[in-house]
Amino acid sequence: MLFPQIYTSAIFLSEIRQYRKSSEEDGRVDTIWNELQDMAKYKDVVKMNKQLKKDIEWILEETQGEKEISRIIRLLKNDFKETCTKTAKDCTELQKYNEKSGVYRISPGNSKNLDVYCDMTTDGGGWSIIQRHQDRTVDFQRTWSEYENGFGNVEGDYWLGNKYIHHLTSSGKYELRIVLTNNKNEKRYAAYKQFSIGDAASKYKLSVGSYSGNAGDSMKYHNGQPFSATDQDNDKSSAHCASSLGPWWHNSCCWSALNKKMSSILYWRTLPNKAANKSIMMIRRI
Ligand SMILES: [Ca+2]
Repeated sequence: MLFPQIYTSAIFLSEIRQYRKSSEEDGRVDTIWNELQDMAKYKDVVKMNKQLKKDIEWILEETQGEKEISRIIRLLKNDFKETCTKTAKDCTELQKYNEKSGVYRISPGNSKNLDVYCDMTTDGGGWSIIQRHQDRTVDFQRTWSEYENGFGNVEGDYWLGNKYIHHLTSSGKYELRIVLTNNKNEKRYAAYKQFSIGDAASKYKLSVGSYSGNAGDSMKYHNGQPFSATDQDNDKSSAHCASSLGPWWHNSCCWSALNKKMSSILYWRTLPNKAANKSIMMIRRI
């Protein structure tokens, strides 16, 4: 690897500037910086190290003429072709380089890459949307396997997939934000500073806490519950909650049910009328 340690970073820029020898080099440094920023936009910001300092010194030493700059940048671009294919872990990471909300590819870890919708504006942005249920174009009355692997359309209604939500939330601290919209198009939210779901063996057990918001805490009742789907009744009720209320971390049965059938309004007990027409669930690394 010719140049393995270059990452987009303000630290990096300031480091480059320390090595400026004259105003004549300003243009060269800026050129290199812009090129590197473009090339390394998907990389993590990492701490400076000795290798990086050496690399920067080497660049400045080598950039004695415009031809040299072009040659070095060409070499660096070739070198970065491989490293830039590394996919970001989630929307929190992507936000460092992308300001616009939209569909991005992520790599949650221990699994294939997949597309997710990133909300880059709500409460500072950086949110990976794990559930969107608003267009009612997608059927949410589905099996364990479908909820495990995800379904729907990331541009519209979808469930990211329990195994991916597990991979993400078991790899660091995540917060959850649920945005609910009623039939008058009024929005309320429930935020949880702590959110994770367990692995398949735990039946994707819910762990949620530290509520704030104006929608009320309708998740608390479900904390610690395993997931239930149309073909798996893991709830505490004698009934099969998911068959009528949609797959969820049902207890006996629910204070919340945001995966209800297409024909139903969504249930959130602590809302004034206990109902929402639209829901979005999103997570962000803290
Ligand atoms: Ca039951």
